[in-house]
Amino acid sequence: MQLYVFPPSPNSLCCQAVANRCGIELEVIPVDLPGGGHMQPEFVKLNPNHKIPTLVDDGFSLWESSAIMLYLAQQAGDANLIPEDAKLRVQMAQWMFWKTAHFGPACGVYTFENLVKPMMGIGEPDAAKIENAAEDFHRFFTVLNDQLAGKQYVLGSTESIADYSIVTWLVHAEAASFPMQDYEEIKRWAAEMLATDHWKAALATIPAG
Ligand SMILES: N[C@@H](CCC(=O)N[C@@H](CS)C(=O)NCC(=O)O)C(=O)O
Repeated sequence: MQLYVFPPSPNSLCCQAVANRCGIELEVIPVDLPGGGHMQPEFVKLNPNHKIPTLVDDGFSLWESSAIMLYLAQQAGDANLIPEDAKLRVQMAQWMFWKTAHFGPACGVYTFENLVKPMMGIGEPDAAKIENAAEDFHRFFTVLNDQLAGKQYVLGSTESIADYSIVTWLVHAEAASFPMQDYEEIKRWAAEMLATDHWKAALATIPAG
């Protein structure tokens, strides 16, 4: 299986970490987003949205990181990250949809303004955009922090792809100046998740600098 990625991208890293956790070996192919690699016709054939991550398994191409994580976990058979219990399984989906609709976009504003812009030399962080995003940021961080109180994982004692899907946005929390001071439960959970070998191996694929 080939996974097309932009190495520092949270949406790529969660797929790589899930593959590592499930014991699936991926051929990781970096796409040069700043250089327009994602706009090349061969890539657009795989993903008409021209976005990474994109997975290809023997001619079958799949996009959207949540769908890719689901596919990888399904391939892993019993050693997967999908709860058997039907209610837990839909709660896993609930948190992944919530991540895509709410949590990820709130984190994305801070990541783009405070990290991507200076890194790529494309202007100063826009204070007004960050101020606008702050209300959503704190609203959704409070939801997650409350959910994690006294729990090892988002679903309690059951690790699932929901953890990978959400925690990936915290990889750059410090570099992107996330206002995290009030979210102790999130910090504890993220520190534990990101210290696992599955995450360390995914993070090691980010080139220095
Ligand atoms: N909802 C998508 C988001 C994917 C996404 O936004 N990828 C960005 C990089 S993190 C991208 O490829 N941007 C290039 C573009 O939009 O043209 C997912 O979860 O996979």
